[in-house]
Amino acid sequence: MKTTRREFLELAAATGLSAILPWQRVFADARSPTLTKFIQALPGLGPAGIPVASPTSHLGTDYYRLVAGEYTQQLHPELPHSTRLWGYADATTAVHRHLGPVIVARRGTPVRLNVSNDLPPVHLLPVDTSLPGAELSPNRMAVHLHGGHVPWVSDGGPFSWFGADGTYGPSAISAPDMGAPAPGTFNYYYPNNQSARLMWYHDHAIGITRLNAYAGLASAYILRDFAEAALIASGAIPSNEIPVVIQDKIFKTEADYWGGAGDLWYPSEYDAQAVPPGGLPLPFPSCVPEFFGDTMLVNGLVFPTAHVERRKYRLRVLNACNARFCTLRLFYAQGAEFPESTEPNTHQPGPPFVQIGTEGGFLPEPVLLDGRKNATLLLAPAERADLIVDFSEVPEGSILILYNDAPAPFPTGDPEVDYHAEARRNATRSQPGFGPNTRTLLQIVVGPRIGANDPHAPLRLPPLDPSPLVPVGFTALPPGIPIRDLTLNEDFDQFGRLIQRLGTREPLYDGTFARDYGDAPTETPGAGAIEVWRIFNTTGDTHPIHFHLVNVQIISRQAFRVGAPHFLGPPRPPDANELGWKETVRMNPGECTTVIMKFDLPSAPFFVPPSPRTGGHEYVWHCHILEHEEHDMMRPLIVI
Ligand SMILES: [Cu+2]
Repeated sequence: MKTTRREFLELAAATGLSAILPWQRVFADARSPTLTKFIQALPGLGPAGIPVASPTSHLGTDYYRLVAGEYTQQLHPELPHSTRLWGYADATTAVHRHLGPVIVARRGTPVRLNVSNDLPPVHLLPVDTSLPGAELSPNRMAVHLHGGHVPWVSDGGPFSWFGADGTYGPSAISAPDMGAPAPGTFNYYYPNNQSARLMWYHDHAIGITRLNAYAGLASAYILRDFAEAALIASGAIPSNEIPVVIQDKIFKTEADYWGGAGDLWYPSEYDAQAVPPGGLPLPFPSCVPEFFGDTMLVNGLVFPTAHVERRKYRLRVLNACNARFCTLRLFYAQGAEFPESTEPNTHQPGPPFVQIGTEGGFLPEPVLLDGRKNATLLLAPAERADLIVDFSEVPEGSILILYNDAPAPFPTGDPEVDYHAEARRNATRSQPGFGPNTRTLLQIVVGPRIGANDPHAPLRLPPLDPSPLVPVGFTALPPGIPIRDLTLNEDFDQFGRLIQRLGTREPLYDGTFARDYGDAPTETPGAGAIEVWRIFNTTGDTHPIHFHLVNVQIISRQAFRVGAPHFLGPPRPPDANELGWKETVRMNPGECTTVIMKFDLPSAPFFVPPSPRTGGHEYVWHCHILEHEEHDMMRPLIVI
């Protein structure tokens, strides 16, 4: 752990581990059917939209019973059939709706979940059984509260899965004070001792996380507190709140082995042409390095439309794509008639965003994002943004488009997976007014203001909660804090497929710093310890690195080159909208991202036993590009 600033770079220079692999398409593409954009309403929270789960009271907590199962839902009126999905439902209603049911929790009131696994024994997507864990039954699940500060037994990590057949993963310990779970069920305990924030809960079962989440096992978890309530009561934060959960999908146009027209398509084949010679024969189905959809969903439906009044709204944005980054801006539509009402005029910006929060709650200060360079909202998979948008100056009857033009993959970009009407290289790619289209996410129609004007209240955000570990904006390494040097790596697996992995600064395998998720834990901080992690990205991709258990402060980003003995420039502070607490952090190619965190363990009303698998409090840290996470960009985080 003891290290100097230069040591890693010197080691890297000595070993000459330097290959940055270029992006290449490695799987055949499917294409969604042509769907008319913006002909259905954006689902809100409630019975007509995304259901909100209703708790009963149990042991002084909010007690929820959820069931996970397969169901179908018409996600767009023109899809030939309703789409088969996997998802959670409130067991008291058993109503399955895509992205439901949302849990609304209150700080200080713990939540208990009892989850039943009713998933069918055949997965609705291609399962690559060459990935570790994926050879097990395909209807395993693990509920991870993403962003939650929860005891490891309730973290829903990869080895804490439970199968519909009553089997359990080697790290599965149901909440100990809720009795032995019935076979195929599991109990979770969430303390909710965190400040107000948007979290989400989604599947994390080893080997099939990317498939389970894509199939629909994901929903929002909104945590409220008094500081937020006071801001809303004063009018500083609008009470009109709209969740904006973004996903990209591909829908089948014809039946295949895994489903019929209208069902979700997911790659099953790795392009043999893209594989260097000498590897084992490619498995089929095979994982792929990244999945990019061609059709955008917001709040679970394809290309919806929102109707707003001329007043302020709060948007709670979550990028729930498997791999696609989003840069989000509002533009006025080209006109009021179809299809001009569905395409943006990128020369006419709409109202700016004021960002007030991230994954870790409120920012220290509101940040104006008006679309200029360095003032554009960029969200990697799993990042969240709490935004205020003021439509009061927008003329009545205006139509706005929520627009994304982030390169995919990020930051290199491949025009082949950027579907839009202005595309020059292939003008037939997107027809104005219709999908596939990955740039136009949501249409917003601005109507008259009904009722009282918005109150005028100064927007002053509460101090960071908990207090920061280093002063906000401090880009130097704090003295006396242990430093870990870690690496993000890309090379090839035994089949010759691209593989992304985390690693340390000490090579375990020849020619790479990378380690497998299954290798012995190396990140084993003590409970309550504060550590600085310097994470060197040696790959060509930006990776959104997600930390279970902890929120982090970003200290800096600094350019380096593997093979050069020094950093290539001074440390750069985090972006203005990264100055609060984060748990998903973009780490760019050729940069060392330095974060600081404290490994406090959450409280629990029961004794938390050590993991039978690892002997500590078993968490993980990983890339949240789900295809990277699964193959194999994840490492244990074991708090001792
Ligand atoms: Cu990654």
